[in-house]
Amino acid sequence: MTGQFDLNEDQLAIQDMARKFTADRITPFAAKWDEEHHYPIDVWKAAGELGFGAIYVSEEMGGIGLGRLEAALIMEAMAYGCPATSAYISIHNMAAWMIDTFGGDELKARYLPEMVSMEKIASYCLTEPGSGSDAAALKTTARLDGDHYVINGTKQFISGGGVNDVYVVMVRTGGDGPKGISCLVVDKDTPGLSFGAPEKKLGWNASPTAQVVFDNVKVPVANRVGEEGDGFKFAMAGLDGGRINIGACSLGGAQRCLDEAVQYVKDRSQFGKAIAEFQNTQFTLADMATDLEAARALLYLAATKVTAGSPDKSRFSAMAKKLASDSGSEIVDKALQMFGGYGYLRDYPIERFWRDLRVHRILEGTNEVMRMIIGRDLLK
Ligand code: FAD
Ligand code: 2MC
Repeated sequence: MTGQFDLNEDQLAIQDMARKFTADRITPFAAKWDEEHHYPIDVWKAAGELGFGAIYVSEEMGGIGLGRLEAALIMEAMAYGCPATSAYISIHNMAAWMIDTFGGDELKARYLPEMVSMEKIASYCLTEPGSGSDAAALKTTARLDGDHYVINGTKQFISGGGVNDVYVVMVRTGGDGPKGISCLVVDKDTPGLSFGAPEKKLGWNASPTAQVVFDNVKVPVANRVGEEGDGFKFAMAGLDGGRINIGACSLGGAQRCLDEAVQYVKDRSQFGKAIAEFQNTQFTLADMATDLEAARALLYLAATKVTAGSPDKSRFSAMAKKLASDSGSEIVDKALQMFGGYGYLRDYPIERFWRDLRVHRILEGTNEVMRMIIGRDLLK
């Protein structure tokens, strides 16, 4: 990046810190975490010490108060080692930001100190068995009973479900549609809260996914984030940033596979020469690098728009997530092809990235939903 597109000194410093953290604490262990379905809680805590649990939580509440570009740089750097771990930390950041931005002082004081340090890790619970893309159709109810809500229903595919300490949950307190939705914070040990078995997944094995089941779960009204009926907007605002981060995780994973491929094609010979000498190899690398830089440029722009609160931030966030996750998957797939049969083996990291990046086209809104958001905004 040059001229007006340079990262400033602070941004370069945070990127450098995240890269060092990744090289020391993530990259050497990521294949083992994937293999053993291990959730590296010690690493999350270490990330918390660097402020990575509260990247865009206000400094007043103990966060490091940075913007969304800085968050993207951190997520991209960590995904170079393990996209699943990076994305897990992103989800925690999204939940912490929602409490910080929309919660009252008392709620913030109760939850944020331990979330900032990542002593307590949070999940974001929107999806249900019957409502994925059509998130506003959610059916989990929260009935007001004196100074408590009583929650009943099931959340599906919840990252950190059964492991995390805090659940930021979108529930129905009113009528049908988005305006009947509120946002509640629920502790893991609340009676009536239970979890499904960890889902068996194609990738993201370092990030647990499970159903979260509410059976007459009582939570104080004081655990509501903001006003009744505003929960859907909070959830969507959280995703404006979350989608940038998921895209950044795709960029980091794709960059890693591109770097691995560049090295591999120089080392591997066939027909008496390095496979790097075949024009097909060079053209493919060229396409991978071009697509990666294009996706990165859009993502960094979208991140600055979310920081600035631009009117078109949601559209740009959706465009960036779509492009970065589609391009990321394609780049990793091309890298895998360049590795030939070895790319298919767990001896090399490419197949893990291939599996991990695939889901970025589905979660935090499928790429079809991203196109819906973009198209609607263009036509409004
Ligand atoms: P559906 O909504 O049933 O979609 C099925 C297909 O139909 C998709 O291809 C979709 O794009 C398409 N489709 C649907 N509607 C339209 C339309 N109008 N136009 C065109 N195409 C359409 N959710 C959480 O709340 N919290 C989490 O922490 C979380 N973590 C996850 C972790 C993993 C590993 C996974 C796989 C999912 C996670 N999710 C989480 C859920 C995720 O957000 C949903 O899977 C996603 O939003 C899609 O919902 P669905 O799976 O119900 O698919
Ligand atoms: N910021 C603030 N408010 C927003 C918003 C945003 N980005 N997007 C929508 N809203 C508001 C919107 O303005 C409207 O309020 P009002 O009527 O007062 O203007 C309200 O929310 C309802 O919006 P829509 O009318 O657009 O709602 P609709 O039901 O038509 O669809 C859609 C919204 C499809 C975009 C949404 O349901 C969606 O994003 N679906 C995908 C679900 C998703 O992303 N799930 C991710 C789960 S988390 C995950 O996967 C993890 C891994 C953590």
